[in-house]
Amino acid sequence: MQAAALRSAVQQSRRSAFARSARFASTSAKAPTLKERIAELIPVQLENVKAARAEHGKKSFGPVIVDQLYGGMRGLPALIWEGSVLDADEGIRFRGKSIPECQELLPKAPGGSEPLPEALFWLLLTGEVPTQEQVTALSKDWAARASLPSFVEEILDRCPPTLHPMSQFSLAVTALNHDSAFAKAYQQGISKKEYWQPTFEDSMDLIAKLPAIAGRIFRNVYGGGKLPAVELDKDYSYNLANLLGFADKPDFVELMRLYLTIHSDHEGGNVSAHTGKLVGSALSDPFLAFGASLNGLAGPLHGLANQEVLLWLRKMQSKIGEDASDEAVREYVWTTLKGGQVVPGYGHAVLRKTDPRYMAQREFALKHLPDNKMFKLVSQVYNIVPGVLLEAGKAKNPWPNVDAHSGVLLTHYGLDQMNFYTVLFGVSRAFGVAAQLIWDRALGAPLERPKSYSTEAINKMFKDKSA
Ligand code: CMX
Repeated sequence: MQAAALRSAVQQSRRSAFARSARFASTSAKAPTLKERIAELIPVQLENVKAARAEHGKKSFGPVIVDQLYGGMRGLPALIWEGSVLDADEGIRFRGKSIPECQELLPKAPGGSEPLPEALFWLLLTGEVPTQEQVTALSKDWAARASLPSFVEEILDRCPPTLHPMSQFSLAVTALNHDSAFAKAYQQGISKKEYWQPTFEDSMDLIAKLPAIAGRIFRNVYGGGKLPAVELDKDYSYNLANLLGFADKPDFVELMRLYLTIHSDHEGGNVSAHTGKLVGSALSDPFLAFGASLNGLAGPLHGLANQEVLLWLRKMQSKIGEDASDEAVREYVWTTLKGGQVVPGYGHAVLRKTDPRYMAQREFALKHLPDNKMFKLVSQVYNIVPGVLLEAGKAKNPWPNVDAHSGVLLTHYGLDQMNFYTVLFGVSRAFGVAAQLIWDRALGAPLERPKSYSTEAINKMFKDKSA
């Protein structure tokens, strides 16, 4: 498309977006709600995508080599993911904003200093920093949607406490599909153009209900008494902390705000994000899609690593004692590697430097728990593991990832039930997956269906070519 024609198309679509949003907002001159703002942005983004495809659609990213098919598709450009982009050296940017920038720019709770995850969700969806008023409205909306259908509560209450919290989490999220607005609308023959609206409603319900699911699992498995009610005028992280039984510790609530913000999204190729997008591409509703994400997050090479890190640190302490020397720690790391195991919390499929999500948590620890013994061990490990991994010569990235630090922070406030840690990661990851599902429905993303090959087919293909 010619530049002038493109500009005029974008202006036209902005005008119609405005007209459409005016219908939603006609009752007041207030700032738009999240749904109103998305409705305004959809026609603009449709034009952006159209223009990008017209200009770049036939351009190549370079060759695909056979090793990428066998090697977990590392570096294979294959997905569109709007909310965030991961740079190997710099780490994640949410809609172009680094973690420190988000910490500075996003609205905070009164008296708080960490960003509100509500604001991050708004940013992921719209690319814009919301006002305090918009964030407060979102907190209220989520609190109002938080209650669980009683049959989901019963499913959770019937789970044996020995069933891993992530399996319980996935069961409950999948069961929420019972009330899916998208599934219902689809059965009633909704037009493609409107898919995004029930997807948005389901996504809001999904995110809103996760603290109640997490709180119920936590109390069923570890005790802690009756679940309190969700407080309608409190923010999401406060309510999550309260349901877990930790809201009397303001620093823990702040930790939840930071934790939920930084774990939310890590571009689209990681297992949980990609699984959600893949399953959503079959027009499975957000509950089914995110239930699948959680099953991927529950793997030890992905989100379960936060549980594994603390287990590993505890085992190390029991073997070499607290306040162990650097030499003893180094020896222990080597024993792990020689036993054919990975050092949990270290390495990454994309990152090649220390994960800024690790650094954000380290800053939090330096501010709130500088003398904590386990934090000192985590710091000592940070000084030793990269050297050992480099010497061992296999890992492409010897530096710590997000999971190397979260356990020590949670333990400091008394949340030392390690098997539960990945559930918190899951609550946060819903933000990124849901944001992309909404955009996928708005932009009419197709069913995912890449091509696979057998080894025989590859051998034959290249034999034929060299003949
Ligand atoms: N400890 C020991 N060996 C490691 C390692 C680690 N922390 N990280 C990588 N390696 C090994 C790999 O197992 C692989 O060995 P083989 O050739 O024998 O298979 C080799 O180094 C090359 O791997 P890589 O290309 O550097 O890493 P991958 O992209 O294949 O895997 C990851 C990335 C995260 C799975 C890997 O670094 C790992 O297992 N780390 C520990 C688990 C972990 O912390 N996972 C959480 C990641 C963040 C998240 O998703 O939550």
